[in-house]
Amino acid sequence: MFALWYLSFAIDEIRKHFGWFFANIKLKGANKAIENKQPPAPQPQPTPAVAPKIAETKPAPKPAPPAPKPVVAPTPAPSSPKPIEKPAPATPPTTPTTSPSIKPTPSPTTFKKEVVPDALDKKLKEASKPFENGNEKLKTNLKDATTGFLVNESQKEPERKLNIMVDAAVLAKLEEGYAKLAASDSKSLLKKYLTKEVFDSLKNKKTPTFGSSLLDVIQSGLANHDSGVGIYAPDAEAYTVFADLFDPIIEDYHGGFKKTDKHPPKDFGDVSTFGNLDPNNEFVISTRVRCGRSLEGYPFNPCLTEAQYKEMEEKVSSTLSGLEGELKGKFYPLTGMEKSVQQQLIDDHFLFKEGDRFLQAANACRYWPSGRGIYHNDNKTFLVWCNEEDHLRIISMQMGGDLGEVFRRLTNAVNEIEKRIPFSHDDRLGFLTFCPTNLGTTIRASVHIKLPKLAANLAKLEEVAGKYNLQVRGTRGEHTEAEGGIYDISNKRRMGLTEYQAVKEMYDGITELIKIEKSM
Ligand code: ADP
Ligand code: DAR
Repeated sequence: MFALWYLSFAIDEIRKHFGWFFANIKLKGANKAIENKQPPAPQPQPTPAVAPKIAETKPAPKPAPPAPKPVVAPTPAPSSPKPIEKPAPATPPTTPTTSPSIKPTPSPTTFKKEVVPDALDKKLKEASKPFENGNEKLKTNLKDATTGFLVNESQKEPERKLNIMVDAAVLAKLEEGYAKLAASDSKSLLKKYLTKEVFDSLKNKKTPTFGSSLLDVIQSGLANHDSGVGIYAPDAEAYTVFADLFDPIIEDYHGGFKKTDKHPPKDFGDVSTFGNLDPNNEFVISTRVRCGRSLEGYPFNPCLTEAQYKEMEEKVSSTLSGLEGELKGKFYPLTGMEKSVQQQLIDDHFLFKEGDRFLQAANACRYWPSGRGIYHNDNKTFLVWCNEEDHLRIISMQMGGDLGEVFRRLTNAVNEIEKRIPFSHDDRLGFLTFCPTNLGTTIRASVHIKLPKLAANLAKLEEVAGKYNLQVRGTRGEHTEAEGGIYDISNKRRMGLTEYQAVKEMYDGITELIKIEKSM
């Protein structure tokens, strides 16, 4: 009788004085799992048999006007395994929602309320079982064991801090790369805005879900001083965690989109207002309009696992196979594609080129060509790139200057695909993409055009084009030269204006360039 009384007294005493240790064990256990990059397995969510109708992005809670709303992490797709190289999620979001957000790490108070009484009672009830037969020796063992345990726990450094520190090797690479960039004559926006103050304030940060560091963000620009921009977002949270670098670059590139600005809702406008830029086919070779889309629930290239690449390719291929009419076509994986077929598609400007050193340096080409491919209709006027720079590039293009027809086809395609696949969208930044230059509308409307008089002086052509917010590139896109006098000229701004306005800027600018060419 006395033994039982003593035991219940001991239990009460332990609970009163050391209950929080058991709470910490629970927390520490979770931390340990994270440390070992084996996050607690997310609860498997039933994969919808058919891709759900795109969830309307829930109206975000109204942030205080000056404070931009943080970009939220994509909730990892239910079946997608965690990325291998990156630290496991500190607090893996567990409930895929239409507007995923980072779950706050439960506080010890939370644990105390939910965990201590049950775990403590269970543990001690288990331990007290031998006493039912009144075995005095076991009572002593329990008391010694409990005391020993509690003393031991009190001497451990409670690992309440999750593994959010940037490791020494990354810091060394950052310092070295920063010093070289600072000493270079680079004209990149990275060099312009990564001041020592910004560098020091960001170098120890990591994104909470995928552990992306500043190195993951800037490594392409550190390796390629001839970058125009030099940074990419390894995952959606990078736009928030490293906002002190992204925001000024976004403002500069997109012609004044401030960190307190909010991108307007999607609006393709009245596409019939766009006619043919060059009805007599004197200057325009071909016209193209593309947009980028990121699949909700997946991070960007540097954080994707090979399994995720393959999973996304399967999702995209099966979804697009349901398209009808002018959009009906076939998906062609890059894996197994005849090199001659691939090269012909690239030469005809239908397929993305390989070996882009900027993307390679950004860790965007791992597992190539796994999960990469192209979908197109029979006459290649509607195409979709899968997992090149962005998860998707949705493209409409054709010979000649009929921008109205090209833009109508694109809007039809985007509307059809959005019914089948939910895309990552942020309340402030618009549609999310790997590169900050493509955020917002993600629209690039371009012509392949010959302007022999204007182009006789490339600097002059770029100056005039710049007045209309147009960007001049070579025939095969950025960082390439013109071939046969053919330039790729397109709208530069993609944020702070609607899809219609972005295309209109291109339409009006090209119209002016042709006028000037004719007047020379
Ligand atoms: P980026 O990510 O550089 O913006 P895009 O997704 O716009 O790349 O694709 C660029 C490719 O599209 C280039 O390789 C180029 O060959 C092709 N392209 C761009 N504009 C046109 C056009 N008007 N006609 C034909 N091909 C084009
Ligand atoms: N080549 C990189 C990216 C510039 C924007 N083009 C993209 N995202 N395709 C640079 O910094 O030059």
